[in-house]
Amino acid sequence: MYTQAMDTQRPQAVPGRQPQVSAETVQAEQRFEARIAAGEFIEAKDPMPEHYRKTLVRQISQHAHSEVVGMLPEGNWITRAPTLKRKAILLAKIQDEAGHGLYLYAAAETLGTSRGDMTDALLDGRAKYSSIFNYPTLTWADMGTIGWLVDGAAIMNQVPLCRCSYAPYARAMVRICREESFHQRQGYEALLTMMRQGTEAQRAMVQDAVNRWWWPSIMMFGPPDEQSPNTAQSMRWGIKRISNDALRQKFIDAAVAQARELGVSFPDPGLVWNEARQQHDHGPIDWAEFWRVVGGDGPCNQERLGARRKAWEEGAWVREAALAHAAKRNAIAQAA
Ligand code: BYC
Repeated sequence: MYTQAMDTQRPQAVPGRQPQVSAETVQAEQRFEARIAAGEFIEAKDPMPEHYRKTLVRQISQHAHSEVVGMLPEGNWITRAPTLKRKAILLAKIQDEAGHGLYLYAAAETLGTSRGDMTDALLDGRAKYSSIFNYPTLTWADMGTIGWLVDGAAIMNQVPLCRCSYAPYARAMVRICREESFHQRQGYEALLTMMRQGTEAQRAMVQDAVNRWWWPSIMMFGPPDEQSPNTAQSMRWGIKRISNDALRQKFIDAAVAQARELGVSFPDPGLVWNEARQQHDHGPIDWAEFWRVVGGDGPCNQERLGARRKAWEEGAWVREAALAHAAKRNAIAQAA
């Protein structure tokens, strides 16, 4: 089915009957594939296959929800930041994440899915968000470690998305990546301060945080390529430019050098340089844990969704007031 992206009315499939594919649809599909092969970017109103549109809505909404839920583990530390400077940085970072969520919801809306529908899907547990945000933030060192490893993994994954074939998503990602880069550096700098100027107890706190966040961080890139149902098609369409495993490997190789500089180790005895591959090998990843967390049974899934539901309910009056204000301004503008 070919659509203009904003057209959300689609004919229903008849069970037991093969959908008819018209010659016009086949030609439109060929034109689309040719545009992708030529490296062209697709704009919101361009014709696109229904599956391309759905894949983007799935990925972008998952990404938007991750930004919004991703504010919660760090929000936990705003009132306990050790200095005013660290508090101001943390606040700014969390505000950036709210902004990223907004750009991404707006990008998904260009594909004909309303923010309200996406929010409903998050709050009733149908939509996914990144597994990483279902882990607890136990000490101040977790703030630095999230910046270094979690934002570091996010940048590794998101820089290629700046060249995503869907232009509104790609444009949103350019700005997001600039801000993520600041997030990663502030995290690394916070850890460096603790490691170089801190006490023995603070250094131990950093190592403990790194031990807890390492494996969840490398799981963020998603399942191994051979178990990733979406990667092959998304790469053919230029939505994803680099596969889950290739990004994970790039991240691991970069992180090892940064860890050495910082003076921390990763909790993986299998993490060794492979001279032949010119890359690091790593030990087995616990994919059962990953799927458990993605499936809703991680350490903080209930808490995170509970916090989002509470915020949504308590924010109802703000949404109502904003709508009433907009209606009033509209009425005044029309009367003038
Ligand atoms: N957590 O076929 P696959 C951030 C799901 S950073 C939960 O490989 P795809 C931030 C996947 O959705 C985090 N679910 O999928 C940082 C799929 O399920 P559905 C957000 C995951 O889409 C710091 C199924 O597993 N970043 O926001 O080709 C502070 C099979 O996977 C995860 C993004 O979202 C996971 N880790 O590739 C604050 C980046 N991994 O949808 C905020 C954009 C996989 O079929 N997204 N799944 O039901 C992407 O690049 C891709 O969607 C992924 C997965 C690489 C994540």
